[in-house]
Amino acid sequence: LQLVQDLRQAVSRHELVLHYQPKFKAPLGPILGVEALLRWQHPQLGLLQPSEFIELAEKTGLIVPVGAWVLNEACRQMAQWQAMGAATSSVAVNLSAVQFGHPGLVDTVREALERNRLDPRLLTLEITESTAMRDAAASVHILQQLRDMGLQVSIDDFGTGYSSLLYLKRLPANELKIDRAFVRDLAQDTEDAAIVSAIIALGQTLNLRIVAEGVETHEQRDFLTNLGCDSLQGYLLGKPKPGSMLPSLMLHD
Ligand code: G
Ligand code: G
Ligand code: MN
Ligand code: NA
Repeated sequence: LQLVQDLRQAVSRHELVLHYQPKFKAPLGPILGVEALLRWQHPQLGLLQPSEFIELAEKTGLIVPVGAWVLNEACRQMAQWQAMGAATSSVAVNLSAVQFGHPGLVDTVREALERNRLDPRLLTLEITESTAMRDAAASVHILQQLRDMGLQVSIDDFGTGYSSLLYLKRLPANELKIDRAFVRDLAQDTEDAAIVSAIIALGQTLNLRIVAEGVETHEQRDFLTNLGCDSLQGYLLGKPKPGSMLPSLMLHD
């Protein structure tokens, strides 16, 4: 397949780019961190979104070198922002299931931090709830190693997998991200509102920061804030943007 051939060379040809989407303290800020989101500037096909190539990268194993590039680039960018004076934020990197299960993960993370001399506390790794629960005991072990290095851990797309609450309690995580499927109709759908309330209560009990994803309207923002949600992410507050567009946001609030 041509796309696989192309992806194999995308790293060395410098075709991968990261965009960054802020996470805000509810309701209006400041920015608590940014999430790095991968794009591929394909020479013929234009700017490709993760939905167009991540699955392929996973199937072919190319996600391992691609993911190593993402980790290094996010750390490089964060170290640069830090040098510019944006002292408090963290950069979050998404890990897919294949990366999370790869034995080289902890070393890859350590190398990215060391090469860029980045304080590990400024790096967050996002893994989905379904990845974390696939082999929950193994996940506890890997996440513990990452936490011991000083990193932060975020459980992404929460509510779409099915967590063992026993393991959720044992997972060394800092943050839960409420999947945007529950946020979309929150203000109209009483079941979604009840689920979001329950996730927030669970997060508070387990001492996890709660981030709502996919916040697109003022109504959703107000609703989430009233329910006690800590942090917000979504097009209403900030779309993913190239790193060069972030410093003004990071520095001025
Ligand atoms: O950027 P966008 O919202 O289109 O991202 C779509 C999906 O791709 C999200 O689920 C996100 O977690 C995933 N994704 C984005 N960037 C990366 C990345 O660098 N690595 C992995 N494994 N997944 C990513
Ligand atoms: O699964 P993950 O949370 O990593 O996915 C992030 C994806 O969600 C990115 O592709 C990003 O572009 C997208 N996204 C971010 N904010 C919003 C939003 O407010 N609405 C919608 N529909 N998608 C969003
Ligand atoms: Mn994510
Ligand atoms: Na998510």
